[in-house]
Amino acid sequence: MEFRVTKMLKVISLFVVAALFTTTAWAQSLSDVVKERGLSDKDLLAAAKTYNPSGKKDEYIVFSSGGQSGQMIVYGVPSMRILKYIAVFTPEPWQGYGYGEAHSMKVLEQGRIRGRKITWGDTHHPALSETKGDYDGQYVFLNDKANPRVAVIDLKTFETVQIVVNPIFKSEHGSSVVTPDTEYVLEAAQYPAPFSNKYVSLDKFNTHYRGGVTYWKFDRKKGRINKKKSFTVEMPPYMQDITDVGKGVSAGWSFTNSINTERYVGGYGKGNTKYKDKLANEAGMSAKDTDYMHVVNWKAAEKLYKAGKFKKVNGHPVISMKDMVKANALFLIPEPKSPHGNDVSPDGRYIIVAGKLDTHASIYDFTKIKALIDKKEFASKDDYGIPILDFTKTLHKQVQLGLGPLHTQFDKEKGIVYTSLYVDSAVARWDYLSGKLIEKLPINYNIGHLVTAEGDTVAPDGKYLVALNKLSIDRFNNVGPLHPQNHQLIDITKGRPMHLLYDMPLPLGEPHYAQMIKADKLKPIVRYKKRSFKHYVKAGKEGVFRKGKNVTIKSTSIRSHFSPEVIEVKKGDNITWHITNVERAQDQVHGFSVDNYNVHASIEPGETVTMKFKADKRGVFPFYCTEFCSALHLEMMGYFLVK
Ligand code: RUQ
Ligand code: CUA
Repeated sequence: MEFRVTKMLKVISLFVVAALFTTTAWAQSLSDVVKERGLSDKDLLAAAKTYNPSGKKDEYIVFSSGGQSGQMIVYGVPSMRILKYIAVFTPEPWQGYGYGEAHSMKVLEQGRIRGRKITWGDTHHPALSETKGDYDGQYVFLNDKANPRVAVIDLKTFETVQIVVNPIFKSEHGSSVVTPDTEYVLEAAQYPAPFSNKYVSLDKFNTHYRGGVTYWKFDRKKGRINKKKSFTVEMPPYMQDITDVGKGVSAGWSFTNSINTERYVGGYGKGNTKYKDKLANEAGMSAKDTDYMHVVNWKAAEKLYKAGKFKKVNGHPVISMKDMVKANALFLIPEPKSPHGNDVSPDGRYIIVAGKLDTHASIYDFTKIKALIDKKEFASKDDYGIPILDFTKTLHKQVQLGLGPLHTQFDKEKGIVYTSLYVDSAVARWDYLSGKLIEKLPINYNIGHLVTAEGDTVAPDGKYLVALNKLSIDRFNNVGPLHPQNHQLIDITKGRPMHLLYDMPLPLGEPHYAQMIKADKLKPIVRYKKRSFKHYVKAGKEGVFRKGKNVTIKSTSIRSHFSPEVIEVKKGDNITWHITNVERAQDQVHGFSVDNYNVHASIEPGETVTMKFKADKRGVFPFYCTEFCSALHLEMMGYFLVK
């Protein structure tokens, strides 16, 4: 009986709601909106495919490089909502990254190069950690092209926990990529330079300038790169470029493109301080028809390293080209003019290379490469004695795709891939096994990288593709000459033509590459374990402790006060301020600022932060919480008085 009544009530209320919607003046029908906004059926479909009602979460998470911002951008797919900017190479005040003396400051300090503090990075390629060739959701790595560095971000906290500086490169680009079990994080040099920090004339380019690939050893237990177990393979002074790692049949190998194998070093244009009279032309870097892919047996390189077959430069082990060649571990294969993308298929058998100045993608077959290597069948040698394999004998196929093919990502469906066409401003969907071009979708505009769901792992998901476009031109409201970037979401579901769903402006530097991971693989924490911090302050144990000129302040924060609230010190005192956020509630973050002292922190639930500064200015300085944490947030303050 009771059941029937509730059921009836439900039906009645539904009728009432329906009546309200059809009769009240403010009710709007879908067709009204469609008419008003001039939407097509295709638009409606795109909206329905990307709209997340309030509270609904995304299926995939994208980790995108933040380009020149030195940060990383995290957003959801299909909604394209930005979730976080992770501070990596650049100070970021909201996260308290690089202010005061918090642990984050120590991380940024690790990024010093020859003593110089560097506060930006040209980030290019994020790499999610892998287990058996599949994303495991534990770590993500990010490189800095301008100041050759690699950062480790812990995905438990989405915070940067380490920055390593390449001890011998002066720039890099082919990074970050990981081996299938994240034993190593690779970093390939870009612009050749001497490994030492000395001045060497460009006249000695061929003999004293070098390129290479660094294999950074990752210690998963510690969650850090172990610099002491890392090494570099020396390479000729070509400009090494995009790098990918073998898996499956090609496990144990890595592949690095190069450009400018002409070793052209400039002289073009007026005003050179060197080579003034040299006749040069801008085709210097692309005079030859081919460049080289470097094929490295990194397992063999690791053996050489472990056997002590290296010399140290700037304290870092370098395995010479000569030793690599002797160990049958380093080879070159010609690649069409100015190659760029270099992408290994999920089974590891094929390597797809696309050249900016060639309309084709070249598909190399690793089994053919391996057979030639095993037979020691080489076409020739380069000037540095590295064996060169015959181009056509290593080739599976070449497929004409369009103008300016760059990077390739894989689909769940066997053989299906997507390649970005920079000059055409399009995405090509094609089959690398049969060599058939299936479809081209125009995008806006000039695409660089693209990313498909888990598209560079052993098990890609298909479904979604994001085109990382370099220009946005007229896509968004004009905000001045520096336009946002345009990330375009594309539905690549099997059996349907590709469907452009969404334009997302990204106004934080120029992202290069991104990776897309299934959201449920990520397991971040929501609060810290209080006791995991060395300087954790227990509630009730707060206080100010003086030892001569050194003053240690132990504080706690909880809605809505800091303890202690009034702190008086003397001018010239060295302040060390530990604050523990004793909150347990999710998202109850307190910010912390000492006004005018350039001190700022984000104290997340359970976290302890440490600020260090000198009380070098006399006066009265309010300190307060900078996060709107409760109704009494404005009252969450205190006085720091300097006598
Ligand atoms: S690359 S320019 Cu990844 Cu196409 Cu850096
Ligand atoms: Cu704590 Cu505002």
